[in-house]
Formats: sequence, structure tokens, C-alpha cells
Amino acid sequence: MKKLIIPTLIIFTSFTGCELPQKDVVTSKVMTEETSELLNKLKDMPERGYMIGHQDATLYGTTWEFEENRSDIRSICGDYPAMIAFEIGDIERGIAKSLDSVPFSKIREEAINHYKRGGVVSISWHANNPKTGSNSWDITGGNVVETILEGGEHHASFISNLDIVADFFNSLISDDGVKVPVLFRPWHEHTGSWFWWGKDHCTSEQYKQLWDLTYRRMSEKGVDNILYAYSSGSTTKEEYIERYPSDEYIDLLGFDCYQVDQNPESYKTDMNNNLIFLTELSKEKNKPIAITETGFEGISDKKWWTEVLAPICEKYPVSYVLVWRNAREIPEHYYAPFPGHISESDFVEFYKSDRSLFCNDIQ
Ligand code: BMA
Repeated sequence: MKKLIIPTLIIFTSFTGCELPQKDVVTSKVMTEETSELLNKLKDMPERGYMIGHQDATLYGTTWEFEENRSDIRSICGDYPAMIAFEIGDIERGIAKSLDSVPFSKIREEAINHYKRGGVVSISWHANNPKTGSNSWDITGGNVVETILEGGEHHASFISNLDIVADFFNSLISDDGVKVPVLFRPWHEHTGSWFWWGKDHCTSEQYKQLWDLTYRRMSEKGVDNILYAYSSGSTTKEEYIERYPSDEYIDLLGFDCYQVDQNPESYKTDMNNNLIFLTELSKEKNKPIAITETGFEGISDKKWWTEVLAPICEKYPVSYVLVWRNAREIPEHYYAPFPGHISESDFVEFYKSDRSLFCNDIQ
């Protein structure tokens, strides 16, 4: 695999007209050729439309798990989502299965499969609380971030956790020897306080140091196949920037936002507000943007795809929109339709739109 050292040259030209970031960005990051191609793909995507992503798409659906070439979205429209995102929470425990009971070997296999079929792969990490040993929603440990930074009590064990994550990225190698490029999305939704790295549990400076530490360790471990997504909860531009770690290694700017009640109005407002400032930031920072997590749990609106989601996505230069997982173990915890679901035919309309991009559309 060829390594590209992208020159440290900063292009200040603001882009005009087409609303797209400049292509030849600029960091001193070391990345494989395929990773650099992924970055350009993300940047160019809004010229063609926005990619549709689905969390864990080929691992399981509401009624099945681990069936070759199956995906609920594919069962409905005949194509895979353009992006599939996977979750590696619990990997640091050194056990075989993730927090969602998926073998890590299966995640590796499906990430490679999706890359080989021309799709884009993303990985999130609901990291366990290094102080209490419990999960990422355990916020009982006080300021945990402080304890894992350099000089902190849990620094060494946290570095071991990062090393396990690094080993996983380094192991994503296809049978023809290509390291699969991945958009890595750790430390997400930090503008809320439901994760131990959230805003009430550490200072802005400490949060940024957590990112620096993550980036540095991945680099030291030779991980050259990841891009980094910075992904807040629904927020304001000021709050978004306050904890933004660094232009040097953040490659994509995103946010997570869900519809939580029957009336979509407040969801639409939140989505628009976030996308307005992200579009500005995309220009200012010359970086692609995305809706890194969204959806309406249970999708009780049969026209949700064409009447709520599509009109929002079409207004902004987003590279992708990702809906969350179709859990097979939690009834009603699903965000993509499956055969027989009330929004099935609307999803097919959504699929047919020129702007929504599925796997075959991005080849
Ligand atoms: C959450 C839920 C949980 C899951 C976690 C990590 O949003 O879907 O059930 O364990 O994501 O995938």
C-alpha cells in the first residue's frame, strides 16, 4: 500500500458558487492512497447528491441477523446503502462481540465487503468508561477525561484501549491486500452530557486533548486508513466551535439529530439550524459535512422519507445522511424500513430521486 504524505499547504481560497469545499486539502496527516480518495469522494459528493447510510445495515435487521448479502434497505429497493457504519463499542474489553452482540470478526468482514462493493465505511465507538469499567453512558465517575489524559490515573489503561482500536483499524485488509479506508467517528454527541466525555463532565480543553491523544496514538500505531469525523449533538455554531479539536486532523463535520415526536416541525427546525451553520463552516474550513446520525424511531410517518428527510437534505451540500440501526433485539428500535413497513413505498420513491445516492450510484 502506498502511503501519501499530503503536503502541509493551506489553501485559503473560499469557494464560490458551487458550495463545494476545495479538493486539495491539506494536512500533514499520513494516509493511504485509498483514504485520500475517500476524502476527495466525500468532498465531491454534493455535486452528485447525498449518500444514504444505514448503521449495521448488512449485519442484521429487525427480524434476522448475519445473512450473506442481506440488508433491510436492499430488500426494499434492490441496492445497498452507499454508506454502512459499524459500531465497535466493547472492543476494548478484549471480548469477541460488540455491545450490540456482533462478533468483531463479522464487523471486519462486512466493512471489507462493503468497501469491495464500492461503498463507504464509517465506524463509531461508544467507548466504555475507563474509570468505572462500565459503558459509555455511565457518567458516575466525575471528570473521567481528566484521568485518562497524560499524567492521569487511568492514562496507561486508556492507551491500551486505543491500541486495541488501532489494531482493529490496521486489521481491515481486503484479500487483495488493500487497507480499507474508514471514516472514524469517536467522541460524538459531546455537546450533550449523556456520555462520560460530554460537556458537563470535562472542560473544552480536556475534550480537545482527548481528541489529540486519540489522533496521536492512532498515528503512532501506524493507522493510516482513517479519516476523522467530528460529530456533535444538535447545537449552535458557537457551541460547535467551542470544542472543535483541530483543523489539522478533522476531516468531516457532522452532527446527530433525531425526530422524537409525531410532529416533525421541531426536528425540521433543528436540522435546518444545524445545517445552516455547518454549511458556513464547510466553506470556512474547506471540509465536507454530513448528518452523521438521524432517523425517526419506528418511522410511524408513512411519507417520512420524501416529505421530511429528503427536503432537508436537498437544501444543503451534505455528503451523506445516516439513519441508525434496525435492532433485532429491541422492538420498535429501527430507523430504516423493511419489507411490509408502512413507509416502504415512500422509501422506494426516495430511492428513485436523483439526489439520494445508494451504493450503485457512487461507483
Ligand atoms: C444506541 C442504541 C443502543 C446501542 C448503541 C450502540 O443508540 O441503538 O441500543 O447499543 O446505540 O450501537
